Amino acid sequence: MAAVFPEAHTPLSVADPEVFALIEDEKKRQWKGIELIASENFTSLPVMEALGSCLTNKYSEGQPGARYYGGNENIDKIELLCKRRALEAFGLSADAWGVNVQPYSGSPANFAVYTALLQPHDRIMGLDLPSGGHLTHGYYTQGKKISATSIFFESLPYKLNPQTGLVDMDRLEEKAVEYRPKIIICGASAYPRDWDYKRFREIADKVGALLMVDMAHISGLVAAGTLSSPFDFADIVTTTTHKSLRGPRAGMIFFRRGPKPADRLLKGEAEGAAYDFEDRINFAVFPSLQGGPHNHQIGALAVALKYAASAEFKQYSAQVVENCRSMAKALLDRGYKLVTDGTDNHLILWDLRPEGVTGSKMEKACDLCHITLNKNAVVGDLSAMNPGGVRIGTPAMTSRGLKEEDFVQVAAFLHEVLEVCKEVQTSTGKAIKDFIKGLEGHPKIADIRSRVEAWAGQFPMPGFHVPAAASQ
Ligand code: DSN
Repeated sequence: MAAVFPEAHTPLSVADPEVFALIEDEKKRQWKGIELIASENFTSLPVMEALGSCLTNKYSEGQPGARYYGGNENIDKIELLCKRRALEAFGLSADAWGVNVQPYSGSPANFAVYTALLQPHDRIMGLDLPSGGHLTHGYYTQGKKISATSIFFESLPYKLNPQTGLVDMDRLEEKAVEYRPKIIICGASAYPRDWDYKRFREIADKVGALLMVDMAHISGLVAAGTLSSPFDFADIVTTTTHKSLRGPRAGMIFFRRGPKPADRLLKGEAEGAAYDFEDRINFAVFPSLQGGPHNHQIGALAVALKYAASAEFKQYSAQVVENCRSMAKALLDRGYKLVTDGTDNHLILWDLRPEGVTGSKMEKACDLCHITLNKNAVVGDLSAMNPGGVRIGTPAMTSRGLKEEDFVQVAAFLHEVLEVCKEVQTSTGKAIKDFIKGLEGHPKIADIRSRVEAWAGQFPMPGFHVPAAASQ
């Protein structure tokens, strides 16, 4: 059959060699480097196939069976399958929980929950960003409202205990009693320990708040049962789907449905009263905030959720945590300081202040050595702009098959990079511009980079074939 327009069946390499070459470069960067950004992962070939499929062509505003446009018979089946698999992956009954799989990602999912359940300027409490919380949990600075959550709602953050680096639950309770938030948000982007969901529930009940858990970072570990589940205690659970869950970039909102248990009834509610989250949340996602669902994401998410329910995924998730513990131990054995002295999950926060090197400098030096991680505030940091540590995660490299001993090697590379940082800083002084100049072209950086690339290049790469040109 002839194509109706010239590029209709032309491969990308021919139709747009410029974009093709950049994608090939990115494949090489992912394959040859050590990827330690705690929120990233390498998804699978079938997920990528669904993402790159004809599902991207279809508009389907509304819910399965009640769409605004025709032609959605297949899309309906895909979305229903995705929702069923989402509940199965987290061991939830459709009588007690529902799920919306249309959010484009985690931030829109969170904002949809607030839009659904709050009035403008209602109060919320989430973990402060410098304590490891996420922007969408209400971040603002002294001079500026940063997140839309803090622009449209009033937010009072809770924080870490400066001594332990753990969430200060007693202080959270005190603040909540005074502030009376409508929603308490539990969850973080940079917190190395599991959560006391029961205590969060007790505090929420004490002040009449809803409990929302944003499990974006840890949803894969929750699905696998490697970490405790928020579903026993939360009213609402949100997540992205591309972090430890290893799916496509997307978001989900889980909400309680059906009759409320006796201890969840609000004042004046009769026995048997039902949760009313479902319609409000669905309406907030569409039409309030979003347009047509991204059906290629939903199809790809269905594929990822099937895998997330498997025994193999349980093993993968357990390995993510074992690897993280192994890396933590290797760094502690070298005398380094980690926030909370270790980890329960997929990430560690390395406090570099005792080493006299900032997180930004370590991030830059690692980048030059083809190790990707990010600067991060650590408990007690005075400046969020120039944080004193780095966040290091294991989900992505565990997807490439690394085991505990490999993460001892990762820790050894990190140690080497830090040593170079200290050496360069001694000769250039602390100014970042001079420091970067001193790093670039430094023979030890070039040496570490070539060893990192040779080492990382040995591990298999999920999702795509390594380009022939890149393997040279
Ligand atoms: N950007 C993600 C992270 O790195 O934690 C959160 O959205």
